[in-house]
Amino acid sequence: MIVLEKSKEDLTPISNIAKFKLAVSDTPPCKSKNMKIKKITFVEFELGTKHFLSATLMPRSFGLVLIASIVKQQGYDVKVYCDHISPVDMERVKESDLICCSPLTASSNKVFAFADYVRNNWDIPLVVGGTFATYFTDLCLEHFDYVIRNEGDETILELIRCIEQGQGFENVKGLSFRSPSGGITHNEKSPQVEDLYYNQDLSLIEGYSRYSNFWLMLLKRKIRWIVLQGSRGCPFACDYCIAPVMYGKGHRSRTIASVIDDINTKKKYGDYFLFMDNCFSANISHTKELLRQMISEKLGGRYIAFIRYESAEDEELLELMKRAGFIQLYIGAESLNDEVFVRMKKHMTVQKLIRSIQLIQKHKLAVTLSFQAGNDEDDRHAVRNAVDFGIEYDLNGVYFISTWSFPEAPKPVFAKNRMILKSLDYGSGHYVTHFPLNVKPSSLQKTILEQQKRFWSIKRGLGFLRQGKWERFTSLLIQHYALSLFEKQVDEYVDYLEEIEEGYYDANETLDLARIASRNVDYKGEYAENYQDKLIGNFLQSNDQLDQYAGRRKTALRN
Ligand code: B12
Ligand code: SF4
Repeated sequence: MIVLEKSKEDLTPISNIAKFKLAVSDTPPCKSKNMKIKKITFVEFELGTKHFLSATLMPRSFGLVLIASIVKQQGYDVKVYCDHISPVDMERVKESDLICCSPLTASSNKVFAFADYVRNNWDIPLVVGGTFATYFTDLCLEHFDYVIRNEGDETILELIRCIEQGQGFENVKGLSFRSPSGGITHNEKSPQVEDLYYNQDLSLIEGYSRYSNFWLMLLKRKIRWIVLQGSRGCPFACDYCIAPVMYGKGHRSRTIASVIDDINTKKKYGDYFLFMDNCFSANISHTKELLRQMISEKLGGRYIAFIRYESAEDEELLELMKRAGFIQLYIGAESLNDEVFVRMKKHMTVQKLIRSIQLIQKHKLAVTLSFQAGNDEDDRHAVRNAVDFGIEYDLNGVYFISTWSFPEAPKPVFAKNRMILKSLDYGSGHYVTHFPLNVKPSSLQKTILEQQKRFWSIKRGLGFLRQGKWERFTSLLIQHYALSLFEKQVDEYVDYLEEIEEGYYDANETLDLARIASRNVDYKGEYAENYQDKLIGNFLQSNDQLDQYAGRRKTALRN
């Protein structure tokens, strides 16, 4: 058994988050149960705050459904609940032998509330995995029995085997758990998964195919995105990126046959596909082979992928993409400032980016850029300039993710006293969660909203309509609608930012670094008031039932 000693640097942030009272304190130690597992239920919750994809029907965690599919292949009775698709059926939860979750930061509060509820009422082992759980392992162990860090494809099966056979967990690589003595054990990291054969089985998701795309749009005002995986990991190592941390060094492609099979299986649900590969064209010759196969098999469908700017220099690749049905490429531009690229080790310049955009558009593919808002090198006009740039270069989309860092990161982008953590609910990237150097947090938040409204304005949409650009018009309408969904929450958040930034900026909105360094990091959590003791799902609908269960909860068995 290897018990990883967390470095002091790591320990401080984790203990600090725990101190934020997000957690219930007296977590029971994890036991080896020696039980036969039959029913496994996977549960996912929508983010605590609205986001750009609130109107999209798509499991929020690709990995959760993938892990469920792997487990299903072993013959277990598996069901997945994504609460934005179908409410969690607590009857099914209650009857389960194992519960698995995969929170994003902004859904973690809800997931914790759910896990607490399960733990306090039923004796069911609880497992959590994914990016958030990998970064916030100790915090997750306050609510869950087991955390599977990094890739979970193989570790989950080992864990299930150990539970079933009543073995100890010391040899399960990638697992963290509470030992019988109450201490936390972090086993050695799991090796990279070599066999990326498994496809996601979307039929496991309760309610997923209830509506055709037409009815989905008409009745629910939602669109369906189907996510595909052609590869995992990335050969680059940009300073800020989570991919090397999560999936290790290098890039692994899936076999072409398995990707084609994945598309063929998912085609029955729709034709709008997103390749979520960190870097779709990292292995260009393999990607070209895949595209040729997609063309020769006449798969049809519309595809989007994330690429790095330099892939666009290979025009044969772009031509094949167009023929295979690709409609749009996403590039993480992050900034329009070469200084930022140097700091991030992006190996890019603005000029090279522009050339890539033009090459992509030459092949009649749309380009969407995402930016980090609030970089220290950026001035207060950076967000507006990015939208100007998007309009000038006729980009299909311009998105902003506010620069942020996990307090747990070994090298956080900002010192903790420059981080803003109102609640983990706001950790989706849409909310300003730091004190930028050259603009007040509230001004940056307002600018992001205003500029996004400008980019996705109906006025621009009508312009596309006049030019007969239907695709552009509809995509703009959808984004305009999505933006309207979280507008109110952003406004409320601005009030909060104005309160906490008081006294830290001069008249030019320059941050007083000396003052901020002495800022007392305080947390006004929302966990208790919003979620604690409140049941999520469709099992209990009325307050009476809630009261009844709250009463039962007090006397519930705890191990
Ligand atoms: C592709 C992607 C998307 C796609 C598709 C996402 C999807 N739903 O499928 C799109 C573009 C739609 C998207 C949107 C958003 N995303 Co995104 N996305 C990614 C990206 C690039 C890859 C994620 C991925 O699928 N990897 C491959 C799969 C196989 O890995 P995985 O999901 O991590 O699963 C593995 C392990 O984690 C583990 N595992 C996962 N779950 C579970 C569960 C159990 C029980 C177990 C045992 C194991 C396990 O095993 C899996 C297999 O090995 C990551 C960055 C990155 N490089 O990881 C960001 C990332 C996940 N996204 C992020 C965010 C914030 C968002 C948005 C909220 C952004 C926004 N403001 O709009 C939105 C909306 C959220 C949503 N997901 O719907 C953050 C999440 C941070 C966090 N902890 O909250 C990330 C990490 C980017 C970042 N650095 O900030 N995203
Ligand atoms: S190229 Fe993209 S996926 Fe790869 S490390 Fe850089 S940011 Fe991450």
